[in-house]
Amino acid sequence: MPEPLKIEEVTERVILVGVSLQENDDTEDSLAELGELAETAGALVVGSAIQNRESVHPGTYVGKGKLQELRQLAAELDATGIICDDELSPAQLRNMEDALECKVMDRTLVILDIFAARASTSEGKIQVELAQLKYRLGRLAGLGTSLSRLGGGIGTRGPGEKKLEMDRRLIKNRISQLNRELSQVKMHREVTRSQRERSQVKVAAIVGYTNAGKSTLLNHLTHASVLEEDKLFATLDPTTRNLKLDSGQELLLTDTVGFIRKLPHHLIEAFRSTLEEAKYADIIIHVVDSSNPQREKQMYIVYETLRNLGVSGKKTITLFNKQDKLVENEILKDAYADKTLKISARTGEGMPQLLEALEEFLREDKQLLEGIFPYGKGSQVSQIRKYGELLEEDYRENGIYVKAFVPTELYHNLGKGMCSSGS
Ligand SMILES: Nc1nc2c(ncn2[C@@H]2O[C@H](COP(=O)(O)OP(=O)(O)OP(=O)(O)O)[C@@H](O)[C@H]2O)c(=O)[nH]1
Ligand SMILES: [Mg+2]
Repeated sequence: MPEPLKIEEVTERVILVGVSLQENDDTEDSLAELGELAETAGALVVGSAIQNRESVHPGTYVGKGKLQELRQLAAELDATGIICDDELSPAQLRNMEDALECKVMDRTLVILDIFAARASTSEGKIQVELAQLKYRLGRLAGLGTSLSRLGGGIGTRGPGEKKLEMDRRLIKNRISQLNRELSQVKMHREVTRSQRERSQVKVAAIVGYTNAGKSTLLNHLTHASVLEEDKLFATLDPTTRNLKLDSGQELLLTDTVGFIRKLPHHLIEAFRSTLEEAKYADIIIHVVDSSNPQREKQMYIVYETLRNLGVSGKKTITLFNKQDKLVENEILKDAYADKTLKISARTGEGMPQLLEALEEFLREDKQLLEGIFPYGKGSQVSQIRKYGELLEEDYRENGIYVKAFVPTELYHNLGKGMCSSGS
């Protein structure tokens, strides 16, 4: 009997290529991160090259000489493709493919690939497909035979190769269809959001660089069982969980997609509604991987991305996570934050302090209410219990005496229902 035919998945062997515009810039670190991205996407990194240039070559990304070198290197290392650390223009892509005769990819494509593999909700899937199609649409122009080689990035996930055979018109139709679907989902999200606003429960968005430990933190605090992994972009879809603090105050915590340097603009566009979770939050919880030598740069990128999304002026608490991994007692600062804490989402270090800080944040927006509610207004007392922090409660002759911190809006509404100011 002949051996059954084995279908092996071919592992892409890639060379990473970056251009350094200045001495001491972060090209090397960025390239190391690109390596992690490539590996997350399933490729094997076999080599890397950095070219020092005053500016990126408009036609071929790197200069002519470097292109020759790359061609040789690819042959020596038996590479199947190269990945450039910046988003390539359609012309750069085409010219490089012609010169190198191997698959040419860029950072954006790899990130899109990872997102495509990771998206799990229908919203996430629509958003990724939209970003992928827009990226490809921009690259269809003028691409003749090399079009087929452009396909699918690493592996063939998401819309993949098949969709590349579609012409522009079909892609455009698909884009408008996806946009329509997305606006439906968005509407739903807005309804949820306004319900939340009406319910007066405060929302905290957990933000941070990818792999900082955002999901681990959410899981630790709320037993949310969100996927946490030592991989870039482990979680894309926002998860919201209720956190009940010791005082009885409640807070909604939302874990969302991580940030990274050079986050593709198509992704930001497509994921805007997901990313905007932070915009509608009352508190920003910024998780930093303190064990990462790049943490300063990562923090900077997080704030820059938030600013681009129009998120500013929020109460911010920065958590220097992964303390258990630090060998030395390092100086950790964040001038931007209202408060900083050292924590470990893994061991639980710093959690009591975090919970206390959140209690304080919530209390700041509240007013002290003291008075007696007639017995017929028991529902108002339960509202206090739900949205406020009940300090004292006493069943008296003329009604229920209550002393509590309550949200300002509730304070004004409830004030009308009281029959006396108590005490
Ligand atoms: N040693 C240590 N590891 C941690 C800690 N917090 C998180 N990790 C690990 O760091 C990795 C990333 O954690 P995640 O919670 O998935 O990170 P994330 O910020 O949600 O990442 P993305 O969803 O990819 O953006 C996982 O392997 C975690 O187990 C910590 O306090 N100490
Ligand atoms: Mg996560």
